Amino acid sequence: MTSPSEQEWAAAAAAVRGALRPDAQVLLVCHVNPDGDALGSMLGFGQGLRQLGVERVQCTFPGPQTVPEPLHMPGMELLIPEAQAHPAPDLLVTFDAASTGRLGGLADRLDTAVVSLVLDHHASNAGFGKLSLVDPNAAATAVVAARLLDRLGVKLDTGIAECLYIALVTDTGSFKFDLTTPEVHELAARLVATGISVGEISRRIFDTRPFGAVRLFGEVLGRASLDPAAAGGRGLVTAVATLDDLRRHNQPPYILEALIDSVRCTAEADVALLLKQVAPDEWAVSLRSKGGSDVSEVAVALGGGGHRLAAGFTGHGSAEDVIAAVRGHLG
Ligand SMILES: [Mn+2]
Repeated sequence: MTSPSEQEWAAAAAAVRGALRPDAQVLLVCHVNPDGDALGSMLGFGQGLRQLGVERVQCTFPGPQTVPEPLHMPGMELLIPEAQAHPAPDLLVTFDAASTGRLGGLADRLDTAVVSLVLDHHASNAGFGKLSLVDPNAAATAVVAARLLDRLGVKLDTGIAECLYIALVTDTGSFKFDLTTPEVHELAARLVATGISVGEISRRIFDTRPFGAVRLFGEVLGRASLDPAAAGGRGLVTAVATLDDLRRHNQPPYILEALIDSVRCTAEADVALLLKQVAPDEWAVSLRSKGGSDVSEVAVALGGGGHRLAAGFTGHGSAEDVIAAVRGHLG
């Protein structure tokens, strides 16, 4: 899949410019259970539209509007409950959602909005919305959002920059993943140049964890299993975190977001698999590959999506059922 063409960029910019009236109703939506890129690209873009004089900018996502504390960022005053989202906005922009399912009940705005624009970077995005900018070569949706803000003439201020930086640093694994291109570092340089506190942001997002979470991680990792024969002999490491684990250590579910990074460093396994229980027979499943397997194929086959090296899906049944399904698709 290729990057958007110049015509697609021009059409998207023209569509947004058409909504740059003070009375225009703009609705920005990111995916359910938003991560740093979903929230950061949406709230950064929302602040950019405010700078351009749009007074009615709503930002939301499906479900309760609770944002994990490490992801608190500027622009959160733009967040409104899903139920208050305008039923037929002049402009709808979606962020980091690879499919309409990730927008929950807000997906109906794709039909009711005068103009809809999809900003994303997932290769599995099959295309929805009247207009879309989906760049599978972009390290984060924030890269796409920043380029559009540049085209619109938005000046990066510290509020916008902190949001886009959080998006960039989370989706690139602190500038470690393969899509960390020179352009990513150039954008990061412009963001840092606004005066944001890189050290404080990194400590807050990556290096701060309650003691209960430290012990919880230790337990889950202590039960991890390694299967060198799986994934065509390239190896699979599997860890399972249950609701009971969270309850015993008094931790919220989002605390498990970072756990996959401790699982995927296993040298003997190309593929890392983490099951996070969300209900008795439901699991949020994360998959990572070091390059030998395309885990987005596995995730898509099981109803999810993502990238070649990082993907996920919702699994049903027992943990053993879900693990068996993944093994079956890994070959
Ligand atoms: Mn993303």
